[in-house]
Amino acid sequence: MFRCQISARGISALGVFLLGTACAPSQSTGVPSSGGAAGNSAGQSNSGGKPAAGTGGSPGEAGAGAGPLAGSAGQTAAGGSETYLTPSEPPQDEDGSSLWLRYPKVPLPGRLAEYRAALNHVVGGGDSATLEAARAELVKGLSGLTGAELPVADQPTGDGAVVLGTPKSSSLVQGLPLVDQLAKVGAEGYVIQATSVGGKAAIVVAANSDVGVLHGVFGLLRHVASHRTVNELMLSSAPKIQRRVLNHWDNMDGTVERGYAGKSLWGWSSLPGTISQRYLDYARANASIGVSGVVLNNVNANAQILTAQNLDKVAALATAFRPYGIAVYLSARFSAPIEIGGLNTADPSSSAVRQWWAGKADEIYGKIPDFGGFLVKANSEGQPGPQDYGRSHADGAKMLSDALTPHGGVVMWRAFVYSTEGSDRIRQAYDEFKPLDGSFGSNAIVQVKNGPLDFQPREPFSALLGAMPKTPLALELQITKEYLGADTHLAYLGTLFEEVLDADTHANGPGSTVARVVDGSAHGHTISAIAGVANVGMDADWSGSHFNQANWYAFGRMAWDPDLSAKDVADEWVRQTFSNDPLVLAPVTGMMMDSRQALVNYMTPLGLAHIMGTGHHYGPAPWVDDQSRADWNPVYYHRADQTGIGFDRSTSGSGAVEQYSAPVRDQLASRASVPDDLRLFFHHVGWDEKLSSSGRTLWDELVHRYSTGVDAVATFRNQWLSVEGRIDARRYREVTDFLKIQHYEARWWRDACLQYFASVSGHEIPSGYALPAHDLNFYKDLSAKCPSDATKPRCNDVYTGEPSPAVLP
Ligand code: GCV
Repeated sequence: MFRCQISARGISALGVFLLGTACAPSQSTGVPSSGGAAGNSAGQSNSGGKPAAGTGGSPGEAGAGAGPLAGSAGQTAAGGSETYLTPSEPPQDEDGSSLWLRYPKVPLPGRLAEYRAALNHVVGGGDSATLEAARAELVKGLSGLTGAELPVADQPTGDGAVVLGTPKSSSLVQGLPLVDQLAKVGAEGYVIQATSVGGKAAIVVAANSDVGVLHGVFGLLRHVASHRTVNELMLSSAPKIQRRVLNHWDNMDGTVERGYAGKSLWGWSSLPGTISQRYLDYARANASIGVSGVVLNNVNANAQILTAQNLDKVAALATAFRPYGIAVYLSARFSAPIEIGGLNTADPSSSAVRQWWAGKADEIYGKIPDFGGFLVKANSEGQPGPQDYGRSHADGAKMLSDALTPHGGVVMWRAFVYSTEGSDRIRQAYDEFKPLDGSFGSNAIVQVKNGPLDFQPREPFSALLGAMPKTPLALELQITKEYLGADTHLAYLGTLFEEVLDADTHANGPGSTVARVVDGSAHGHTISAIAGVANVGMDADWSGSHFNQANWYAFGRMAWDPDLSAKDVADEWVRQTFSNDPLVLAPVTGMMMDSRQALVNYMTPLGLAHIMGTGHHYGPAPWVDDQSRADWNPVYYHRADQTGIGFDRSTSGSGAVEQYSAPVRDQLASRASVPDDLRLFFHHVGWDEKLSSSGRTLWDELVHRYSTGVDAVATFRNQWLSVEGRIDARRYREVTDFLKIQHYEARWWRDACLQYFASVSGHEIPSGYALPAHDLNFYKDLSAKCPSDATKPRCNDVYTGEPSPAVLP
């Protein structure tokens, strides 16, 4: 069961729903208290469930020091009696390029003294490239945090050593009684423990592999950067999903499909000769959050990536990433045997084609022994695929699986397919893939987008998740915000990720959450994967905005542990990226936690979807009805007419609800039980029908939600004002500017959509709500002008005056 909260401007409506949609798990409430600083970093305990920040701390410290102090003198420090003082002048400007790996000196004298006593030199670990990277990161991180350069030694030279290693690489680690703990953390996990080494107080970071040690180093740095105590420290963690993969939609010409953060990171023309620091920083960032693989190129793939010359470039990147535990994968174009192989077919039943792929796999593994595998978009949006030859998706995947299996690679075959036939686009992936369950090949994973449509601000979980018990399924999330305001809008996706991971598919009885389907445990699979469409590029801040970094961070952390709560992840990101000061932490995590629901409200409330402008996917255009395919038109999705609005997918409509397991199906199929957040996704509802949740008519509720969404952005702007002077001026100003743009554009979305729906329904804006600023034609005319640049979308015509409240005071 989930407790669902929809709140804006202090108004909240509580309801209890069966599904995870729009719902945070009930144990996760409120803004994290700084008192949790005594405890473990989020998710490190492996205790299952969602450990809240602030629990599980060392004796006598848990919860201490959480309360705010009056006045501007600052607030109590993490777990102690110390206060964060108001800086006399703002900290030095930052451009965001250090991400969450900033390591500023701890400003609390007591905590600093504790760290200097407990963490003052680094001991050994071994000499692999990975252990060297681990040591370098630890020295950099702890030197920054303690303000004193840490020496590296072979043996503890006194109290305060940080001892690194595996039982194999370090005799010191081998000599410690860690066998039981290490047995629980697998190949990539780690154990961090305050202990005694040779009679001297030390903190050991131990693992079964060098990469595990590196993950442990980042776990320790996260802990210290969050100003948590290291007294009696005991942390352990292991990933629950094996392949945690970023999908880059990067083209070989340096552009990035749906990229809003500048050009591609990959300098194809300067590779393999030049390995820039940027590549290494990218690898460090990924290792710090547990990402273990990277698909370098767009799923709308160019076969040229598979030529010998380009594979040498790919190999150079693989070599750079390898020490950080990151494997490279490639998107494979299905027709590559024709385009670069000289064959006249790509038919998977042709022995020549099968041999070509087997030979290509041999060639790749000759250059990149730990190559991860292929990602394939086939027979989708114009891409070639096995259906071009009358074969199935499974036939195509099996051919590639056969080529990769001898080398241990996997094929990740995407289920994002839809055709012009069929009455309801969202049914199609299920109808196509479910009958093929179990026939994709031994090393094949079917990769399914989180929702059945296409990364909308809110969708139900895809019915395919859980519906293919004989096939490992990967969850595909989109980190880049194609439909959620691109670079500018603050929309923290941790809550979206949590919503889908927690959704109970009931596929194998209650508790078959999407997380359990994806980690393989629901159906006993031994391979598992999760993918996130990357949001990074050459912009100084990597992600197009400071807050977009949080979505990269959240993907990695929740891919490592899908049971982490979005709130705890936001908490740890803010601590590392902006400040541990509770006067920063509370408002900023609060903004983040409310941000996605606010965006849903001002873009697509009540289950609306796909009503954005064609092509750029940025601004509103619910009126569009002239696209060549019916299912490219917003009118196809909202189905507004004089009687009502929404897509009837109940049993009397398209029947899409029948693709879900019985309890989910029944809940969604009934107008009485469908969550309001998905109401119009599954039902056509009369404009004047009353919603039992609010007592408002549907039309009034629509106006209300659009309006509270806009006003929530005004609230974010006010909350942000409160951190001025507590973080550096540059990032403060850049976020301020983007929040202002977001506010204008939220108003644009609201006014345009309400004008259009009013014109269809014949209803007027009820009293108590602001009238739209312009007539409908004004908004329709903007379609030709906005955004002026699809990679940095802006709509200058709506930036006039200050947006006034949408809910009238
Ligand atoms: C890579 C949506 C996006 C496309 C993307 C596609 C996909 O349609 O708009 O840019 O193509 O999804 O996921 O394949």
